[in-house]
Amino acid sequence: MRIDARPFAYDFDLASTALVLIDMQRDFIEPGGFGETLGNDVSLLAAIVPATQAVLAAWRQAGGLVVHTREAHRPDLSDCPPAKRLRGAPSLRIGDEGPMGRILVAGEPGNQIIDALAPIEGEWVIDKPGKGAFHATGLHELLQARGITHLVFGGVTTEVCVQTSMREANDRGYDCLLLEDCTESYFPQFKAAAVEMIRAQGAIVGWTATGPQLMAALASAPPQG
Ligand code: C5J
Repeated sequence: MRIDARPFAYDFDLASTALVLIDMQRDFIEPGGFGETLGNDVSLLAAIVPATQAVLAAWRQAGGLVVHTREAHRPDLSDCPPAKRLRGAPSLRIGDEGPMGRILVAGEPGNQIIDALAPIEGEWVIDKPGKGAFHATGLHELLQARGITHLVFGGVTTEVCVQTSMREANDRGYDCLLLEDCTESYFPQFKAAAVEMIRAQGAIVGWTATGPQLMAALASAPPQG
């Protein structure tokens, strides 16, 4: 399959490509969660949910592998270095009791993926203690075992966990595509800069395209099997 992506065409094969949705978690996206408590406008992030839902539905229909990530620490915070915890907003740090349970702690209500994009049976859910999806998760080994060479990314936030994960993936040899309408930041200028950085210098980190472009490619593919 081919997408007329930027800066040039992105070729992929469904069997060796995974859709990776980064941290579409209640605490980042829903009103009343961690993100909003820190003063961010979460409606910016919520606005990408319909586009992401459409892509997810099309990807599922096509039979592709779906990987969801969550930024999640163990309840004892043994996987949260002080350098990460202490640099958060002093009023509400990782592990503190927040409006939707303990902040960025696995199992807490706010740590779950939003209902609209909830994982279904057979999809992978990767809890990651870092910003990147590859740090301390074993994701690379799992993808290798499955023969995955290409990754299509969406999720939040563009310049933090999405871009970090794409850079980690790029260094590990994956061809990465970012869906611009399925990713967002609390800071629109940071999203714009991240998207430009990713596709600069001949796709130095990867390619960019839109959800409808991906769905058109899926729709034009011959039936699997
Ligand atoms: C993510 C963050 N998911 N901004 N986390 O980007 O801290």
